[in-house]
This record gives sequence, structure tokens and C-alpha cells, in this order.
Amino acid sequence: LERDQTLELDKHLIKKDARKRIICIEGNIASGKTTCLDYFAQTTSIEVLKEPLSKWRNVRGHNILGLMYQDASRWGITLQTYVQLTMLEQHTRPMISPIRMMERSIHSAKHVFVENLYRSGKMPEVDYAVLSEWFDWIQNNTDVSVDLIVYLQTSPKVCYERLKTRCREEEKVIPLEYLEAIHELYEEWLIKRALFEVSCPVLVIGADHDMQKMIEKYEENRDQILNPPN
Ligand code: DCP
Repeated sequence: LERDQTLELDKHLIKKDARKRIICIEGNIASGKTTCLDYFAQTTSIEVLKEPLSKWRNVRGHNILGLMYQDASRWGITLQTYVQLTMLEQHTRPMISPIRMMERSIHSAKHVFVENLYRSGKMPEVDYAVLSEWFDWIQNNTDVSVDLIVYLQTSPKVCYERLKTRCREEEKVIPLEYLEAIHELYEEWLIKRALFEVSCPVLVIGADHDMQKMIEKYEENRDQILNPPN
């Protein structure tokens, strides 16, 4: 479809129900979230919010993403405290379009990344408790709800290969085991439902394929993604 045609199509989709909707794109590191967000940014008029990575790399001059990968036991809590703040800021920002698509969420930050630090013994229980208190307060007192989670499901090995080719400086030290641990937590949270409550529908899209095939999949799932069931 040409861009103009797809924009028309979206107008039609959006008009059907004027309710505001928030869609989160979730998945392991290098699962292809950026490609997905770019695709919808280029072919729709919806609001697309990228993960605030640049902020994590520069908090008043400090690269806490880099620090965390150098020494997770020391800096994990620092990064995750700031991730939680930046995610809260994204969730609560006034919407400029009826549909918002976000890269990850405050929920995966807590249920996947913080959980992983805690479980792997890199975050003391007391830090985990304080972050959890913050998270619970945020959940009870602000609106960080989500209408649909799109889970880009990958195998950790594929993510590992992509990670090596993209060569982001901070991520050079990431071993396969780390991606396996993140993968396991995503599966527990969104597929096995063994960990935390999931209070919205989850659309699972296999994402081990190359970029062209992934774009085809986004096209196939376009209606479902832009018009999540209630
Ligand atoms: N990160 C983290 N803790 C979080 C969220 C993210 O430590 N709560 C880290 C993991 C990555 C970096 O931040 O090293 C960026 O994360 P993403 O995987 O979201 O970004 P990508 O660019 O890798 O996404 P994709 O490749 O899927 O487009």
C-alpha cells in the first residue's frame, strides 16, 4: 500500500472507536522493536514513543547504561531507578494522537529487568523492595495502563547474533546467558503467566525472521495491532 492509502485506512480504524489506546512493543534486547516502531511511525499517523535510551546514556553527563553493563551489582539499582522514572514520564505524557505506541514499558522494566537483577543475585533484596514500593505506588496512584502488548518473541541466539552485528558500545560485554535470562523472564511474564498479572491482551509475533519478513508480518497484523480488543 502507498503511504496515502495507509493513512486513509488508519483514519478509518481510529474513527471506529474514539477511545485512546496504548500499545507497547515488548521483547528481548535486539528483538527488533525499533524496526517495528519505525514501520508504524512511517506508515501511520499514530504517536510513536521510542525507549528513552539517550537519557540512560547521559544523565547529567553520566552514562548509567554503560556503568550497569560494567558492574551490574553496583549500578543496576541506579539504572533501574532512572529507567522507572523515564518510563513513568512516557506513560503519563499527554497523548497527542488517539493511538500511542511505546517501546517497552514500566511493566517490563520491573517484571523483566529488575526481576532479573534480583534473581541473579546482582540486586540486594532491600533495593528490590524499595523499587517495588515505588512501582506499586506508581501503579496505584497514576495511570500506567496498557491496552495491548505486542510481544516480539525471539530465540536468544538470534538476538545475540544481531547484537554482535549492531555493535552498540555498552552492549559489547553482554553474554548469551544474559539474553537467555531476559528471554526466560519475558516468557514467564507474558506466555506462562507465572509471575505477575497481565491485565491486557498480548499479541505474540515470532520475530526471528529477517527485516523484510518482519515488515510483512506487521502488515498482516496491522489491524489487530492498531485496534486491540477490549
Ligand atoms: N535496558 C535495561 N533495563 C531496562 C530496559 C532496557 O538494562 N529496564 C537496556 C537493554 C539494552 C538497552 O537498555 O542494552 C536498550 O534496550 P532495548 O533492547 O530496548 O533497545 P534495542 O535498541 O536493543 O531494541 P531493539 O533492538 O529490539 O530495537
